[in-house]
Amino acid sequence: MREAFIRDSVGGVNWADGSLSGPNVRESAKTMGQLRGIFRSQEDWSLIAPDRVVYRVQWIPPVEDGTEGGLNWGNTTIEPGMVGDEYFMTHGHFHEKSNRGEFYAAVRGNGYLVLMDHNRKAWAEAMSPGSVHYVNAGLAHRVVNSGDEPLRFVACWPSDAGHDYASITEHGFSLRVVCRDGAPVVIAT
Ligand code: S6P
Ligand code: ZN
Repeated sequence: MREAFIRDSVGGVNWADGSLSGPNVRESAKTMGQLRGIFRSQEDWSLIAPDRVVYRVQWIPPVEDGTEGGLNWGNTTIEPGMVGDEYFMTHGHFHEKSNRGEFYAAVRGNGYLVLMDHNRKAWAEAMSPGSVHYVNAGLAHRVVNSGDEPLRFVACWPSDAGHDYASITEHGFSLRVVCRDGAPVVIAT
């Protein structure tokens, strides 16, 4: 006879706030010091304490990193804040495998998902609670918190996507979200 059994789920999600729980949850934080060279004003960046947390990530990797066909589930919470006239944001990356896409869905807060292709053509999608975003394979992606409360989004991405941060550190995005007269505007850079 075949074996039949019930097993534990990989974890829990609190649908009210997107947070994850359970023994498989991993967590990381990115500080201002780790975001050197990402904001356009080095001078304004240097005025902020390097240990200030800009965003935190929680994720569940059900399979080993790099597993073809696997998926990760996670969330990112970006604190509100400014570096000069530029809002707090994620580092941003291309996936190492250029044929790996990703889903984002906003839970709380307001901001923008900035997308850029390999020809440096860039655009932004407004994020607000409930908005769902598809990051097409091959696009660099970054989230900007243009509101005055934490911005949290959930994400689902392939376990073997990999992260290319270096090209963003080196070349940046060709679009930035900055504050003009108290409101966010996108500018080409
Ligand atoms: C992973 C996914 C997110 C980001 C997170 C932090 O593919 O896009 O989990 O890792 O939002 O951003 P970044 O650019 O520092 O990885
Ligand atoms: Zn990604």
